[in-house]
This record gives sequence, structure tokens and C-alpha cells, in this order.
Amino acid sequence: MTFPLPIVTDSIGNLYVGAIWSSNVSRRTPDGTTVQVMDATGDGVHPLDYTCGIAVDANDNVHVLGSDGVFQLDPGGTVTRFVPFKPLACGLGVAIDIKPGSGSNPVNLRSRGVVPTAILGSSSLRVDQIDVDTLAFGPAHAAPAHDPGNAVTRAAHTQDVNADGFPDLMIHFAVQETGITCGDTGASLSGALHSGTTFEGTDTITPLGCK
Ligand SMILES: [Ca+2]
Repeated sequence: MTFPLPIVTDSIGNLYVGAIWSSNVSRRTPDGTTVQVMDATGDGVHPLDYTCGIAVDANDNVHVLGSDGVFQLDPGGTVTRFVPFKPLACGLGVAIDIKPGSGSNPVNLRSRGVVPTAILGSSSLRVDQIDVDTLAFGPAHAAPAHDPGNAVTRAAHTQDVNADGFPDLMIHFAVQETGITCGDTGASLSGALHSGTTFEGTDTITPLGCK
């Protein structure tokens, strides 16, 4: 079980814990027995993709929020209901850092070079789950720059750029493909995890080369 969510309890002392990444929910009974009550297959029709939240109501029904909707489990652990619902952010507003190490993040719009950008990993974002092919940066949704002859832009790589112990994903975007213009004060990066869950992050920029 990786990245567990906060534990919730029902009226007879069962503990429920959902795991975000491994997309499952387990129950630990008062006698110490742990059983998995839901896995990534969800109710068999709607998969549980990325466990976003879990709650127990007054009747001891368990409600599990996935990235596609809410499953209701009865106290026996059987899914009795599924309500389609797309959470706007399933913990996936991500932090990005354009030009790590720079405060003002200058981007020379006349440059033929690249903008290095980091997606910051955290306890709720493992950057190895990111599908690099989905990344899109700036108003023109630039794809990551892939220059087979350039060791810097050759590929996305992980690196702990902010030294917080969580690996970050470093990627580069060709300035001329970003669509950033002189009036822009920020730029966004969007993408998806391999599971299909989408995310977005924004950082400030200072356009240069405008006069
Ligand atoms: Ca980090």
C-alpha cells in the first residue's frame, strides 16, 4: 500500500484506509484482521483509478472517491452504488518551478534555447507516474523538447531540484514553441499521469527581449 490517505473509522471500530497510488481500500477490524475491501477494479464496471478520498457515514457505509466518481460500499464491503463525479483536483494541482534556482524566471523570447522546468514531487505526487508524452507548456502547449544531439534536452530526467527528498521531474521546452508573449506574467504546465489523471501547475515568468 503506497501513499495512504487519512484513516477513517466506523461505529464499531473498523478502520478504513485508502491508498492513493495503488488504488485500493483496506479495512482493519477491531481484532486486528486486515482485508482489502476494494481494489483498482472498483465495482467491476467503473475502475477505482487513484483513490482521492474516503469517508464513513452515520450508517457505516463507506464512500470512496476515485478520479471518476464516488463508490458507496455497504458495511459488508459490497459496492452498492456508483455516482459519476469528476473531482476538479484529486490532490493534483501540482507545483512547478520554471528555471529552478531563479527567482524571477526570465524567459528571453528571442532565444532559440529552452526553458528548463521542474515538476516538484511530493508525498502526493510521484513524478515517475507522470506520462511525459502528455506534457504541454505555455499558451501554445509546447511538447517537451527532444533534441537527440543535446545532452540537456535529450530527455526528461528526475532530480531533486529543491532538496526536499522527493524526486522532481526536469523537462525542457523550446522557447519558440511555448507561445509565451511579452505581456505574460506566468506560464502553466499541464499533463497526465500514466493512470490518466490530469494535473496542472503554474509559475511566474519575466519575459525578456521585448523591445
Ligand atoms: Ca524535490
